[in-house]
Amino acid sequence: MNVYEKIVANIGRKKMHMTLIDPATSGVEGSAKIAREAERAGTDFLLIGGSTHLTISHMDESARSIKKETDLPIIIFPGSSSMFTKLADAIFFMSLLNSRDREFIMDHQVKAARIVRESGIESISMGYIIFEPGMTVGKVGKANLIGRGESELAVSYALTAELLGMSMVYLEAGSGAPEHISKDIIHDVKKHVTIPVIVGGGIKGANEAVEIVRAGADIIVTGTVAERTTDIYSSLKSIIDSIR
Ligand code: 1GP
Repeated sequence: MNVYEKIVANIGRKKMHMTLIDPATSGVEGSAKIAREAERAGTDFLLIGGSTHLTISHMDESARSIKKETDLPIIIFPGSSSMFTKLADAIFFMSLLNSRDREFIMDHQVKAARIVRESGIESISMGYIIFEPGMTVGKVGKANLIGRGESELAVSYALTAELLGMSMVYLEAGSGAPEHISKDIIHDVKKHVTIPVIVGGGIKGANEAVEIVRAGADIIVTGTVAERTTDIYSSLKSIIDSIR
């Protein structure tokens, strides 16, 4: 089973958790430690990437050290065309649909397409949509942020992802956001699309995680929680246990 088939096999049966590891923030050793503790806590997939630029050699080094610690599938979550490593199991080949800058909608993708295909790595197409407050990724990605009350617009973007043939849609509030995306938006998006819905940004604990999966998210992503806690295992375990 490839990574996407594993994700799809769980839809409607089990809510999934992805741990985002940003090697630019956590370093090589720190990334490996988060991976090890996240696996112990029961996370389903590891995402590596973020909005800060990372070279291929940095990505390779981080992926290598993570692979020593865990057998979990690693998915690249790229912030630019150079954020790539052949050591990952898959890449989210994503387009920032509500960017004002075509670089994030299509140009990075055009630059990376041949490399991705020639590497033989699994590519999972994804529509990426950024909501208020957007944080760093909203600024770097020049997003026309969708407001907390703009449910109809959110549904239109998510449907656009599906109708363009994308395999997944990611609703992002931005890493470290004080508040996650509103329940109403998640509920409305889930009602209208058939592709898996990922929600991330600002999920700090079990209560928020439960609220988000009850609203309809198939997968939640957390990143900052593991970077800021002194007990990665317990912090992630309480979130992951709450959504099962
Ligand atoms: C960022 O959605 C992810 O792309 C994770 O956000 O760091 O706030 O958990 P947090």
